[in-house]
Amino acid sequence: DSLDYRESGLRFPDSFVFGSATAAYQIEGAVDEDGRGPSIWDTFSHTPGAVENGDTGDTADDHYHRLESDLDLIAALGLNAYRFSIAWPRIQPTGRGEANPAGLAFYERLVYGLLERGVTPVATLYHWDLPQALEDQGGWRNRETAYAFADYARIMGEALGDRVQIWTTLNEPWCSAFLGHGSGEHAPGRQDNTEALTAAHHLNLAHGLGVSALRGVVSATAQISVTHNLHVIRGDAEGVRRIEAVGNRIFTGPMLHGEYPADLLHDTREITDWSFVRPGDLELIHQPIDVLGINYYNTTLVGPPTGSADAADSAAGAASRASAFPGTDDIPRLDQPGPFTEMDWNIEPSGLLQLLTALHEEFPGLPLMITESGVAFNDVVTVDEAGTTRVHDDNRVDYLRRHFTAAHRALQAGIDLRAYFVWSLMDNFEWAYGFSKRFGIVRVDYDTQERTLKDSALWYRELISSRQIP
Ligand code: GBH
Repeated sequence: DSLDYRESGLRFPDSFVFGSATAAYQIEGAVDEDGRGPSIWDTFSHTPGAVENGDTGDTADDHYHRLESDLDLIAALGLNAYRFSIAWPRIQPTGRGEANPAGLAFYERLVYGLLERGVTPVATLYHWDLPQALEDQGGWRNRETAYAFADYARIMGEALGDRVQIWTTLNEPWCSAFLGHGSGEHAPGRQDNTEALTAAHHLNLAHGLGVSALRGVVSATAQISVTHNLHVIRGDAEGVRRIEAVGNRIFTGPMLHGEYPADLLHDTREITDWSFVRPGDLELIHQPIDVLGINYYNTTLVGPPTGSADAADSAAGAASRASAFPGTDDIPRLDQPGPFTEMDWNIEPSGLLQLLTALHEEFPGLPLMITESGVAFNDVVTVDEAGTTRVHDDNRVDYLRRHFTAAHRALQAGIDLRAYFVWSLMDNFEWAYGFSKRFGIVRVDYDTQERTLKDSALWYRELISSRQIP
């Protein structure tokens, strides 16, 4: 159980990379500046009812204006690497055409600032902020978006390919496809299972074309990756198989094996005939990558499929009800033992080890990185007589200790795990939850934009400098 994962004193090898991560729309703000075009998240967050409390990323952490001091913060923590994302609409305001010099300049300053401080930059090209102009032409439902992405990837590779040694094409395409087009809880907020599967294929295509575009322009030693939120599903074997098909293998199949799983095609036959997969697409998607990124938060428990939709859904048919896991309405999700986070996600470090072990077995020889792991909790802020603010987040320290223990066990088991990026460097715009959920190891006061290292940040700084779990 989860308590078994609370060990101190475990030592990580010198080559292990301790990092932290953010994403552009969640921290930057400055959405109208220096030629940035609107993205689907600007549109979505300004849609009444879409985001909790009506929050938007208009200002967020104001990182765009606080780049230098945030770089100093990164250096003060001693991070070996920093994973950030590039806002496509800063580079190509309409998603096509010439690069916007002011947009490029911002990420050049970021990358040079990291390198000057001895921190390795890890760049993600797409963390969900699609240029709105491309959405207006069909977004990820339109295969042209994949070609536009490849052009953008080439622009970024040409601009930063000599400085950035680790590239990620997409962050969590599952979220873009299925939260964006299935459940509708993310931008662009659509709810249609057929569209969601179409989007998934075009995201796969974008990844493959993006890898090829980068290969042509970045330095020969650069590593190219993709990041997935692979679901760790437990319980009934048939339920697990079906959820893994539409949750995980729909991406890892084409990207890493060069084919869509036969069971997925069969399971979804009432939703789509998959005619959007054109001859040659699988070769384009199946590009060698150098390292695989995974984001890990929690596990899911399922029961045996009932084989039929709820009575309430039968008029529409099980297959047609839009969902984040299209066509799986008849698979019951079961309650899991706690503890739970502020997101109501269960805390289960063994799931991380299970996932790393399974990937090591399925893709031998493919290095792995944990590109996100972290937790939302309500932190306790105290101010002492001297006026010093402290943020006590023992529960986050405990969460991190358990998950770093799981990562260490993966290393002990001979798994080629290269890095661990804590989500997140600082509190930020948590998508549909707005600012109501805080994932940072650094607290952000949204009135003053003041940053305060939480106890977890102090703990992490000690882990990084000693390479031993405190
Ligand atoms: C990541 O996505 C994002 O990359 C990042 O931007 C975000 O801020 C961070 O995580 C925190 O949310 O079915 O209730 O068990 C997370 C993707 C998908 C992870 C849904 C948890 C299961 C929730 N999430 N998933 S549940």
